[in-house]
This record gives sequence, structure tokens and C-alpha cells, in this order.
Amino acid sequence: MQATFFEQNRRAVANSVRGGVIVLSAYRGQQSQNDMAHRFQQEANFWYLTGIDHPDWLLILDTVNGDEWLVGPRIDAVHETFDGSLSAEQATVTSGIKKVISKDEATPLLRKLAKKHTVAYTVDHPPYASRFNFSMNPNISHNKKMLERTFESVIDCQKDIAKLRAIKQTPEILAIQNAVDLTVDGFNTVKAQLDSAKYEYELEAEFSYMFKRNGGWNHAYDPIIASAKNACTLHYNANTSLLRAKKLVLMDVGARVDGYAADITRTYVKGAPSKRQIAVHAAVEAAHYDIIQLLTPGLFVEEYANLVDRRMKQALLEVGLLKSTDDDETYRTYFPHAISHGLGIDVHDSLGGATQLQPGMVVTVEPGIYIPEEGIGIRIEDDILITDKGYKNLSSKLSTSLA
Ligand SMILES: [Mn+2]
Repeated sequence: MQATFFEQNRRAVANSVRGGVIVLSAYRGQQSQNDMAHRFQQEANFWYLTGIDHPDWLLILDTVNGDEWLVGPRIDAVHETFDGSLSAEQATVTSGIKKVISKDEATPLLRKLAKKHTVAYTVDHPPYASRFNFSMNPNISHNKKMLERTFESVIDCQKDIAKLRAIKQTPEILAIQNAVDLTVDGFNTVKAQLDSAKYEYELEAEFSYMFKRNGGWNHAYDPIIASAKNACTLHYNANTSLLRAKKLVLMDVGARVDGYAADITRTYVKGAPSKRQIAVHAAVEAAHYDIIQLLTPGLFVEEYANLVDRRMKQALLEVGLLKSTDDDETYRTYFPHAISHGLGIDVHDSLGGATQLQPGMVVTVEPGIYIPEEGIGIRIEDDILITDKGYKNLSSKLSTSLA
């Protein structure tokens, strides 16, 4: 992405809040083992406003006069030797921010800004973070506490940025399309090798090779290669099981290209499918097709959810898993997850609390039916751009068929 992209994003977010200063922190690196860190993944909002892909940086933005600073981390000689660092010049080229200052200079600057502004905006952890089964990045709360000591009030502007991020700009759509195209190539390669592959991880390796070999890209998230009943564990990603003949294999995979994720799912069969597999797959495929047709700008999210429930219940009736459309408990047993989510820098990108679909949004459509007692788990997922007149399926080049 060009620096102008990040500059425009900063201007847009500065205009969307009512005065004050915006102070966002990059993530901190996280321990993987002993003295080794996990591969670094930047906080999405910080990246959206700066393009900086390194830990421990800080963005300070005076929304009234447009003054902006990047604060670089302290890096000692040892870490410089082992990890390198991002120079001030490189940070300016990437972000378009001319003033790059040190941590020591940041404290008096923020005190000075606090005399002029009562409000500091920042991005807090999501309100539902307590439901996650993992620890949150410490820089988010460190930054918030630092601001609370300095400013009269600290306000979460996550929603303001999410609203901007929800409407994709041309270079963002291009990046998502490139990530989708690369992922589609991976699926076509893997499908051709399915009959000769022995283990789930062999299929994962084909995707990884495809992504790395064609531009040095990585997976946007841990890929799910789930055969037979593994597919009924929704986030299964061990990918270690033997692939058995006549069993289904569900693959949920997406590359990340230029900072943007793809998120595609297909379910194939190794060898010849059974009548039951064909029937359940056909029910999901037909629902997937019909649900995509619903997407149009102005569609209320609530209305969409109701239409999806009606269509998915019909799919479950067709394959004999549901007896009555009033039986919501059974319905949610066989279709336990959401039909759609936003897609962008985050694989599960926020739509900014929108109540209606708008042109420029990119959403997934991913109906599924999961029957653990039959060893069947089927999902089909495409990535869809909402346009002025309707939608564009960015992953339509990839066949949805079972074999
Ligand atoms: Mn998805």
C-alpha cells in the first residue's frame, strides 16, 4: 500500500471524531518459547493508519490541526543486532508521517497536547474479549492507562475506525482479490491431488507452498483441513488425520496478500461419494447459492439473518435433519455458526455495527451442515463484495462442486 492510502485513512478518522488527540499503539511481540517470539502480526487499526508492521510503535494524531507523530521504540544494540529495527526514514516512507520521535520525547509532547485537548481517543480491547480463551496484547491496556494518567478523558474510537474500515477502497479490494485468487489456485491444486494424498497435512503443505512460492505470502489464519468428523469441530486445525477413501474433507483456507485476507471453504470427497454425502452437499450448495443472491446494498442485517434462517432450515428439512421449522434448538445443532462476517485486514473484520449492507463492504457467505453421528461436516464459503447494484462474488472462479 502507498503512503497516500494511510494518509487518507488518518484524515478520515480525524474527521470522524470530535476534536481531541488520537493515540494508537502497535502490538507488542509475544513469547512463543523461551527467548523466541511468535511471528509478528500488527494490530489492524494501527496498520490501517500507519502501514507500520513493527512492534511497540505509537501514533499520535492531533485531529484539530492535523499534526502527527510516530514514536519509535527504544532498541538497544543487542536487539538491533539480532532483530534489526525500522529506521525513522523507513517509517516516514511507509506511513507518510514526517515527525518520528523517541519515547523520551513522547511524554512531554503528550503532556503539552493534554493542555490543549481534554480528550484522547484510542482503541481498546473488544468488549467481548473476556470470552476469548487467550491473553490479550498488553500494549493496548498499557497505552490506555498511560493516556488516562495524562488526559482528562479517554474514549474508545474503535467503532469510528471500524466504520471506515468496513467500506473497502479500491486498493483494498484489489488486495483482497489477489489473496482470493492465490487461495483459489491453492484449492485447484489441492483438489487435483486429493486422491493421492494420505494425510490432511499434505494438503495444508500444498497451500503453504502455493502461497510462499507466489510472492512470499502466508496464511491469513491457521488453515483447517478437516476430514470426516474432524469437520464437525469448527476450529479443528491439527490437520494430522489420515485421509480415508469415501470420506469428505473440509478445507477452510485463506492467504494474506498486501495485508488483506481471503477466507474460502470447500468440501471435497476422496474417491467416490455416497448418496448421502451428495445429498447433504447439494443442500448446502443450493443454500449457498440462494443466500448469495440475497446480498444487495440497503439490505438490513436483521432481515438478512431472518432470510438465512428460513433458507437454512429448508436445507435441513430436505436432508431429514429437521422435522419442524419451529425447532430452533435442532436447527442450531446442525448449523451452529454465523452465516457471514466482514473480511479485510482481520479475517473476522468488523462491519462497524452497520444495520444495513453498503457498497464497498466485503463479507463471507458460509453455510454449513454438521452431522457428527454420520461423520459428515460440509461448509461452502465465498468472499463477496457488495456493489452499488448488488454484489460481486470475488471467489466465483472456484467451483463449489463436491467432486
Ligand atoms: Mn469465514
